[in-house]
Amino acid sequence: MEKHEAAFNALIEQDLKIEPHDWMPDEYRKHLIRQVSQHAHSEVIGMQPEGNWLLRAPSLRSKQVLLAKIQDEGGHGLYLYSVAETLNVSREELITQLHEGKARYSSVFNYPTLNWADIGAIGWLVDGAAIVNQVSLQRTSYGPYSRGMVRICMEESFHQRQGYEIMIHMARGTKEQREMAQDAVNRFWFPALMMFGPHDTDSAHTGNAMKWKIKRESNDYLRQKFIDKTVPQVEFLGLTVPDPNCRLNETTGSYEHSPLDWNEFHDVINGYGPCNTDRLDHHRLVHQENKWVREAAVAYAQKTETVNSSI
Ligand code: BYC
Repeated sequence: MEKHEAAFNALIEQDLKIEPHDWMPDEYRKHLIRQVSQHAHSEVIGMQPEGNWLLRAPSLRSKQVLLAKIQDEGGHGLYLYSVAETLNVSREELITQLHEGKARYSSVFNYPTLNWADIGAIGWLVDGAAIVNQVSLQRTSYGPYSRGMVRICMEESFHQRQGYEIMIHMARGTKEQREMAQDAVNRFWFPALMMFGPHDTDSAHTGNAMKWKIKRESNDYLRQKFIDKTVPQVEFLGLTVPDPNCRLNETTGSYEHSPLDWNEFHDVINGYGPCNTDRLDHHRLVHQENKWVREAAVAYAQKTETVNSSI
C-alpha cells in the first residue's frame, strides 16, 4: 500500500498522468467521479435551454449552427460519462443519481432562455466561462479527463464564437434587438460568474483538488480571468455589465466587481432555481422514452459480437 501510494504521489509530483490501470487512493477516485459526473450532467442538461430555441431560430443558418452546437454538447456528455466509467462507475448509476437529485450539474442551466439573444449569451458567456475552466482542466492529473478536455475545448471555442456572432448581430441591430441583447447580458452575467463555484475560502473540495492536481487553478482565480477577458468584449458590443461596481483597477490590471449573491447560488444548486424541476423532469421523461434505443443498441452490439466470434 505504501509503495503504491509513493508511486501515485511521484506521478503527481512529476506532473505525469494517472491512468485507469494505475493504483490511486480511493478518495482521489471518488473526487474525480463526483466532478466528472457533474461535468457530464452539465453538458447534457445544458442542451435543454438551447434546445428551447431550436424551432424558433431566426434563420436556417442559425438553426443549423445551433443544432450542431447542441449535438456537440451531447457528445461532450458522452466523452465525460466514458471518462467516469474508467473509474469503475456505470453510466446508469450516474444517471440514477441525477434523477434522484443526488448529483449536481452546473447552476447556470437552471435559468430560462427567454429571448433569442439568450442563445448568444449562452454561447458567449456560458461556453466562454466553461472554456476558461476547461483549458485549465486540460492539465488535470487524470489522463482520460485531461485528454477529453483537449477535445472538448476545441469545440467550445466554436461555441463561444457562434454565441458572440449572435450578440454582434443583435447589438448592431434594431433598438429592440439591442434591448434583447442587453437583457440577456443582464440575466446571464452573474449566473456565468457563479459557474466557477464558491469563493476559494468556502470551496470544500479545492484543497484536495489542488493537492492531487485535479484542479490546476482555483475558483476565484478562474472567475477573475473570465471577467478580465469578457468585460472588454461587453464594451465592444456597446453593452454594459449589469454591475455598477465593475471597473478596471489600474493597479492590478483586473476588473473589480460587486459581491455575488451566494444565497441565490445555494438555492439554485439545491434544487430551487427557476428551472430545476423542469430540467430534471424533462431528462427523466426523455430517458424513459428512449429506453428502447439503448436496448436496441445493446442488442445490436451483442448480435454483432456473436456473429464476429463465430466467423
Ligand atoms: N453549479 O468545493 P467546490 C458547458 C458545487 S457545461 C452547481 O468549489 P469543486 C455547456 C460543487 O459541486 C460545462 N454546483 O467544488 C453545456 C460542490 O458540491 P458537492 C460545465 C456547483 O468541484 C451545454 C460544492 O458546490 N463545467 O459548458 O472543487 C451548453 C462546493 O464547491 C457549482 C464543469 O462542469 C456550480 N456552478 O469546484 C453550454 C466544469 N460550483 O459536490 C455549455 C467541471 C460548485 O460537494 N467542474 N458547485 O455536492 C469543475 O471544474 C468544478 O467541479 C467546479 C466546482 C469549479 C464547478
